[in-house]
Amino acid sequence: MSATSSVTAKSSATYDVVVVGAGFAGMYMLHRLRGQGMTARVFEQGSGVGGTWYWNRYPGARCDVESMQYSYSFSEELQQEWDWSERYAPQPEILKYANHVADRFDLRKDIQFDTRVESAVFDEVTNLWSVTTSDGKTVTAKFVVLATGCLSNARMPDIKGLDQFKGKVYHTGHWPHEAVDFTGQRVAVIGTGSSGIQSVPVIAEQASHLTVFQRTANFSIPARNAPLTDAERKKFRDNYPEIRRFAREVARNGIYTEMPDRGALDDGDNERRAKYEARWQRGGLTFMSVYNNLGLDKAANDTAADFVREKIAEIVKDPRTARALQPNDHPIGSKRICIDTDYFATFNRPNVTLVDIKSNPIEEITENAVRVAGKDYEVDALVLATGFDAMTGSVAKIDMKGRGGQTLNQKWAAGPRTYLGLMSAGFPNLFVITGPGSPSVLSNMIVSIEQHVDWIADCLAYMRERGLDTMEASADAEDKWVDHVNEVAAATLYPQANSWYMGANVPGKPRIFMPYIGGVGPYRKICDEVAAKGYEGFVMGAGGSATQGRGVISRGIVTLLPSW
Ligand code: N01
Repeated sequence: MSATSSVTAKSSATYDVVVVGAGFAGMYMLHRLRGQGMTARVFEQGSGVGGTWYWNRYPGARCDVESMQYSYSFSEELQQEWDWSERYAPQPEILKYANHVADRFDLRKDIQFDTRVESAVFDEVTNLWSVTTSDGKTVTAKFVVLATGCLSNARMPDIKGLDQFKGKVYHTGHWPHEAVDFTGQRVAVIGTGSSGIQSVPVIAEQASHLTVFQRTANFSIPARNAPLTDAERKKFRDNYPEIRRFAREVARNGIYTEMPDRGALDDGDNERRAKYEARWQRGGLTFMSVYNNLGLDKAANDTAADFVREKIAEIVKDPRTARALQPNDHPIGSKRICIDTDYFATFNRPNVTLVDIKSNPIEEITENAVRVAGKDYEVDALVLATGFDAMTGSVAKIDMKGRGGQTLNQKWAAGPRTYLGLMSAGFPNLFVITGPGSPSVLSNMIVSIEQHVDWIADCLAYMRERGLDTMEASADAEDKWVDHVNEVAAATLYPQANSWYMGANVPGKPRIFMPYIGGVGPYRKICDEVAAKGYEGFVMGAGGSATQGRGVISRGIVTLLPSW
């Protein structure tokens, strides 16, 4: 990271940092690296920026975190100048915002689009990574940052006969760029997670008939989306310093909202019901923050789950359909809670049918139908809302080789292992943004992305100031962190669900609760303390000699688990 590196680096295709992915994480990482005078190359497999918002173009796609909070905070000008149109921004608007950021900060010149990173190999002699891309070229870099996203590896379901289907097949996570019009068509949606629940009401308005194939009924809360008024935008803008501080330091999930001060069973039935009703009317993710123990205590959780089940029964007119739509096999919130616009009411439409495939799984897909229990549901188009190989899927697609030629896939065969979700022992100078072992998908992603990017950028500056050229997690710190992540997860209701958080949606994937559930505020504090103690738990080196940060992280951090 010498002052001249930017000139020499480009001609020899050696960079200080290679960043993989130009979503929200990769873009901000590039901006910070540039600001520190480092040379960086970003490789992005899509043809544009935006990551998840570039790929997920399905009907009804919008963010489930409110727009004024699902936005970068690193630039005061940016957050003051951008006008969000709705409470929850639709996908095209978020993509427009990503493009605006890329233009405003002149990011594109260092991003190579339409290029996949195929492999990255660490050379223990030179301490450099060799990064090979899908165009057959190899570049070298001192550091590699994986900004590959947690939900970017769309998963095709293993359903017999899928390849025989003669109509169009769409995956919500890999939607075509041209408009898809289902007018007059018979459409099947398979999958009822967030993507299915958002797309079903919109597709139902177009299709001549929509059949929804549901394996697991899901909890969903009304979004209550609406246009934002100038006054609402101004209120946020005027209060951004406090809103952003709260989201970073206090909130468990990186969202500015009231913090609950009591448990669900501390209130009587009427009071509790009134509180749930108020949040249901308000809409959005904060339904789960009415009380501080909904994720911890099953009896408390049941009160919220019962409330939502009753709402479903009120909305859906056909009692059999209502019963099938009522989730009863996992605590509310233990799978990512969904936010919808008219999802349950859509099943009252005459052109919509629900098929429960829990007891009778799909037997096969034929040329023109989905067959369940011997009955053929004829369709013209299939929409697979079947989710992602989450958190590790995109990393696993890159052949990463660290010390001793060990691959990251070998190391993570029994589940991902990281220290702070940022680095994995044996893989020097390789950072992961919002990786497994960090709050990532349990939080407002942009808050977590900015925290990781800032931490990594500060760390690289620290190393440069001290002439250090290698850094990696110590095995001891990593073991303790993994134990801590598991211990905290085990204290909650989350592991009780067969969720993608647990890797349960991918046959054969190890069942490990992957994100860190201690909360973004406490997690940030831990990361800051680690940095303040000279990157405690990391081993740093210069010219072959290595020093260990002072000690490893203490088990005492478990006491930072907030009561939520
Ligand atoms: O995927 P999912 P998603 N046969 O894994 C079913 C984020 N996101 O794309 O539950 C039949 O949640 C599967 O059934 P089951 C958000 O974090 C955010 O919807 O495994 N069914 C499930 O119903 C979200 O959590 C936003 O039994 C099969 C569904 O497919 C995450 O992305 C919007 C099947 C998959 O649900 C993933 O959401 C969209 C099979 N073989 C997504 N395989 C917002 O910001 C799977 N299923 C609003």
